[in-house]
Amino acid sequence: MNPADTIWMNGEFVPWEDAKVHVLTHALHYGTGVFEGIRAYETERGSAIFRHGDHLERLEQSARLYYMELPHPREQLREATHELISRNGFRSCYIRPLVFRGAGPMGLNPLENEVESVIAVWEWGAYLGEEGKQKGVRGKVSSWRRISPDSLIPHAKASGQYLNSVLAKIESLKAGYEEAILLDDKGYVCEGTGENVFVVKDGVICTPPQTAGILDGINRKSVMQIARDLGYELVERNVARAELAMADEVFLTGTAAELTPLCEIDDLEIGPPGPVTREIQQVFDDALHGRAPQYREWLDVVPVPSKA
Ligand code: PPE
Repeated sequence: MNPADTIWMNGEFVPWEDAKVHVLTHALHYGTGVFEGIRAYETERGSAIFRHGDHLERLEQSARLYYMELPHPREQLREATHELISRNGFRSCYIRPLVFRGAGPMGLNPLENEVESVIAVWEWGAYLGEEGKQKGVRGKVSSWRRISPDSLIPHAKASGQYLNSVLAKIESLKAGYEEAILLDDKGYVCEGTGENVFVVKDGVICTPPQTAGILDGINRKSVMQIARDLGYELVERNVARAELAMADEVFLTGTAAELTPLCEIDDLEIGPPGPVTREIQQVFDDALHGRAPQYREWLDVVPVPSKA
């Protein structure tokens, strides 16, 4: 991770080292924040943010589900992100907007605590390693189940909810694996700690539906569309645990992880990335980098600042 010079905080650009909060920040104690993970890529037309509008829409929804309003309209967050990328001189970077309950009264009622917002950017390479993206990563089904809709809101990308992913991630790393796959509360395959899952069998691609308690990933949606455009049959349905090991191919999608194949699950070989994974990965990579004209509308090009 390569830090930036400048962070956007509550409407202002501040130096990285000055972007600070009080120790009684509500979100620090109770997890009352929502965030996004977005990426910008270098393209022919300049630096471009992948599905920026969709990410900001999900941010607003996540906030709403936790009774927060965005302190700044989406369009202002969008423009602030453009300027932040330009000010930091990045061509490609990871973008992390965070909206959270700030310092104020303690206790579980957050409604009197001001809603604050920050946007940070940094240079972030392949999340599960460049080799992982090429050759696949080793996964383990976690003993932790994905948070259920009975207790929390799988659809929201909320800070406190990530304790679930943190436990699963630590468990898998300590056991010598690179990623954990969480089952949902009913025992069906749900997702990785920060990625959605796709299973390929006999040319058909399956992915768990929204009702399986997934975070409805923006890369998931993009890959679903790409797969269908390539002529594959794509089915959203419950996936049993054993289907991971019996699959011809398994891959994960997410902003940080992009498209990363799974080569092993629970010490059973799935194999090196197969032809379906490879084909989709290539088109997806072209879409991210502005090389696929049919997916151009997914890119929000960062305007070059005028030299006034
Ligand atoms: N599920 C979870 C739980 C999740 O966190 C992510 C994104 C996804 C699915 C895929 O969503 P999308 O990025 O919209 O396709 N995880 C973000 C956070 C990762 C992190 O380490 O922080 C991300 O990839 O940015």
